[in-house]
Amino acid sequence: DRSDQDVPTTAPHLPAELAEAVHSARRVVVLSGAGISAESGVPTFRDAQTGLWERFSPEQLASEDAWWADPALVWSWYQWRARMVRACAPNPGHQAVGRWQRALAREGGSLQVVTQNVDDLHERGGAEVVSHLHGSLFEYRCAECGEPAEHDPGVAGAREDGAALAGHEDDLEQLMRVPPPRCGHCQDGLLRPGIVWFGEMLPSEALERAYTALEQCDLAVVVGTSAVVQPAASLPFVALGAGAAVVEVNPEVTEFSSAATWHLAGPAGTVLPALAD
Ligand code: BV8
Repeated sequence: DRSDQDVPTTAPHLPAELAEAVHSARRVVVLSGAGISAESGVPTFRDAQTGLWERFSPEQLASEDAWWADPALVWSWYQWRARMVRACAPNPGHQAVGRWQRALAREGGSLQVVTQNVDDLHERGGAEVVSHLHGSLFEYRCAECGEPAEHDPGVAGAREDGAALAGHEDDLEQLMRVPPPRCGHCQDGLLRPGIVWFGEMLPSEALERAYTALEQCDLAVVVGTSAVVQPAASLPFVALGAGAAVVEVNPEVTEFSSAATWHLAGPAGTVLPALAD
């Protein structure tokens, strides 16, 4: 029984063959991008060109060069983002993926989540994630010796040393330029976020798990990604090449739309419950 209270009343009409493919799918992969977290209030990268991130865009800050040029700014930007995510909640899209995963597991099938997102909203929405292709806002390691480190970024609106920490409504200007902590292991290096920056290799295990999942699935759901950043943007073609049907969930047309088996033009928070339940 996949029904639950938060299934929206205005479920989109699914084409009959898609409804059949979804119902008969036993090995599903959900490949998600920033758009699945948009309805939770987490700005997408496309938003980065406007508004909130116009001063500090991911292209500028999500790189090793930016880190070495100004560790305190990059560290603070990620702390701000981690706190913002902590202040957001998973939306019906995340929750639908969690329900679908549990329902398939009960029936001897599987649903594997491969995400480009560095937030933890899939997990907080009740789904296990097999691969965080680009790392996580909540993992840290020493930039010198590589030792993993525990660190609590706090939550948006929390106050430290009397200064107001920027929540996701606040202007980043107010953000404290808090220097990254020192590594407790080598005593020398600075802690960095466990994030894959532009120009950095993806963690090989995470990428390997993603390829395997997509090679073996019979249905892939590509949700909330502009399908631009490589190598993640190539993953849906692995599923197509393996003979799986691929449904894209995105209010807009993307680089991938023309190759998708189906394109459902709508928000994840509405469309995913219609697929999952
Ligand atoms: C690498 C963590 C080997 C950081 C991220 C030239 C050609 C091809 C490739 C390259 C090139 N030059 C450089 C490269 C490689 C580069 C790349 O692909 N660049 C792009 C810009 C061309 N890739 C890399 O560097 C990767 N590493 O290749 O290593 C190497 C080594 C050295 C030199 C060369 C190669 C590393 C990439 C990982 C970067 N890290 N994230 C952080 O978070 O700070 S990437 C980041 O942006 C995301 O993780 C995601 O992957 C990507 C794009 O974001 P999306 O998730 O797609 O979100 P976006 O905002 O773009 O779109 C949102 C979508 O949601 C939209 O379509 C919108 O319509 C939709 N939407 C909105 N609302 C909703 C919705 N959908 C559903 N419901 C809604 N409600």
